[in-house]
Parts: sequence; structure tokens; C-alpha cells
Amino acid sequence: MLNKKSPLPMYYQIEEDLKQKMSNGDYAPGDVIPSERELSELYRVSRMTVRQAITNLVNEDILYREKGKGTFVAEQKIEQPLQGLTSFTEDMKQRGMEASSRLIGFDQVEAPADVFRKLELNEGETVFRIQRIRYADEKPMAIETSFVPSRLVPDLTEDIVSGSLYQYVEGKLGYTIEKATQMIEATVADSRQSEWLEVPLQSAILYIERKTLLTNGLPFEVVKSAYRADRYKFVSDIYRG
Ligand code: 16G
Repeated sequence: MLNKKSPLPMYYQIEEDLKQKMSNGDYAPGDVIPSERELSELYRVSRMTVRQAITNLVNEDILYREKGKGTFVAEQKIEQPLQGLTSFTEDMKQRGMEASSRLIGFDQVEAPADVFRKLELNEGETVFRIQRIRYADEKPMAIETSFVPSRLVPDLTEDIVSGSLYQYVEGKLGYTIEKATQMIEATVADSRQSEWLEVPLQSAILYIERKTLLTNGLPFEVVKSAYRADRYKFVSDIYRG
């Protein structure tokens, strides 16, 4: 319950209490929370105070409102550390979720100019262009377009990329993936992205570009991806000095 003598503002204490109820399972994703009136009676505070707490949680994407229906508990965002170089399949497994993909494009093409440069291709060389929607427990998380030099993966098939690409290149081909440079930028979903990611048009998207190298410094992939910003947050440890 709330502590009226605490220096912590009432709305803040309500936020913390609601968060607590979500983490101990009293409220699960998709559940409707009590109305402002009910909460103001429960906490013995004004509706204004309750509204402030709820608005803050809505702004943090912890709750969402639906007109005429009420306020609901949102799906928790996936916290993705920015340290390890992991694959989508590994990331989901680590969280006890199941990764799957829908292949929406698979072909061999001449690389776009920026990819050509980044992959240090030779004139006339082609790349595999792999477009996948990535799902966690059957919910869409990201759209990825990967470009991999054909020379490195000559026998790549649709079947292989329906599973884990990293598992194939390390486990089957024996390459070692060493490091990657990654860039994250804010954008919004266009109509195709919103359809594939099952979010409203113009929803917030995290655009991520990764360039990955093998041990000998050989560029292995350039991946351009669109992650749902309502489902992902990226976290890193930083050191001073
Ligand atoms: C991650 C990587 C992507 C890589 C993929 C391989 C980011 C932004 N991207 O999604 O570059 O190609 O994993 O996953 O993290 P897979 O082995 O499951 O196919």
C-alpha cells in the first residue's frame, strides 16, 4: 500500500505498486487494470493522482489505453544487451522463447552500392539477399535483410536460412564469426513493415545495421533490420576512464 508520509510522490508509489503487481504475476500482459475510479478508491488518492501514474506508465509502454475499453498491461520489452555478438536464434533461446522465421525473399543479386563497399566485393561478384521476418514465440519482432557474399556460402538454400544462418556458417561451414559493427537509428514503420510486423502504420521502429567479420577480418554479412520499438530495448554497460 501507499505510504503517505514518504517523501516519494503518491503517483510514483502507485507506479511502483502497479509494476510490482505485473512482475509478481497479479497482472499479466493483455490484462485490463482497474479503472481510475477503482484505483483511486483502492489507493485512497484523487483520480488526478491515479491518472498521472497511469499516464507515466503508458508513456513508458508498460501500459496501453484502448478507447472505450480501458487500460491494459503491455507485453514486456525484450532487453537486448549490446555486448555479445549473438544470433537471433540464440537470443530467443536464452530467454526461453522459440525463434522462427518467415522467408519473404531469397535470391542472388548484385549488391547495392553501399553493401558492395561494406562487403569489399570484387567487380561482378554477387551476394545472397535473404529477407526474413523473425518471430519470438510466433510474434513478429523484426524484419531482416541480410547480404552475404555468394563466394562464402555458395550452397546456401532457402531451407538453411529458414533456420539459423550463424549455426550454418559456424557449425556446417566451419567459419568463425569474430566481430561486428552495429548502428541503431530511429525510424517509423512504412506500410509493408507495419503489415509484416503487425503494428500500426508509422509505429516506432529501431533500424539496425550490422556488419559482421570472420576471424581473418573477412566481411561476412551486412544486415539491415527493422525492430519493433515497442518490443525491444537495447542495453549496454559503459565504463568511465
Ligand atoms: C541477428 C543479427 C543478424 C544476424 C542474425 C542471425 C542483429 C541486429 N542482427 O538477428 O545480423 O544475421 O542474428 O540469426 O542482431 P540466425 O542465426 O538466427 O539466422
